[in-house]
Amino acid sequence: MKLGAGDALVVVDIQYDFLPGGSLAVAGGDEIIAPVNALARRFETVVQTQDWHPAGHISFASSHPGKAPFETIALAYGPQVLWPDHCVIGSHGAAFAAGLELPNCQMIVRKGFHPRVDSYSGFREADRRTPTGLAGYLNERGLRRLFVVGLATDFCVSWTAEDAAAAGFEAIVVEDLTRAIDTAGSLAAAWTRMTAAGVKRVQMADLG
Ligand code: VGL
Ligand code: ZN
Repeated sequence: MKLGAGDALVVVDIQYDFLPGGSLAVAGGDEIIAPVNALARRFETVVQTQDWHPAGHISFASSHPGKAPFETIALAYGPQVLWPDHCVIGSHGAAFAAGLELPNCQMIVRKGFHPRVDSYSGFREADRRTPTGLAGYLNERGLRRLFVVGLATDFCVSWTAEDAAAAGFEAIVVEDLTRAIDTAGSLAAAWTRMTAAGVKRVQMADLG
């Protein structure tokens, strides 16, 4: 695959809380930082997403008495997996990993800041209606093909890639530059959904 104008790299949620030692640690999350840095230097346009929740966010198990992390509850907008408190606005856990070097990053989309709505996707919140503005930004910039990397494969990466495809972008997940949470079969389910949505699955080596 040859990279060129019209391509953007979307780097999803490489934040301390998703790295080993973080409150919602993704196994091997730190392993992707160096190769993401290397890949990002090949893109003129890099966009980052940042999970960014107020304290007491609805996605936190601690906000639901009697509930534990990784249980699923029904909310008005659909099923919601409950998580340990993570990526609280302004906290160290919400910060990008210091080792992340993305000099070409031009845009950072924060998501999940509405207290009562989660947002895995960089494009729209979990109500599936509230847009973040990212599609408008990318369209206005003439970016058509999006390579998606980061954390976690089965939540924020997959939801971002699926929404990218739904918004008319060519969406490509670089699988070995992602790592998964994989709770209750979520990783296999995510790949099934991504494939159905027309998201392409490639490896770093496919990019030459
Ligand atoms: C994520 C669960 C909760 C992610 C964010 O970045 O994949 N997962 N919030
Ligand atoms: Zn979150």
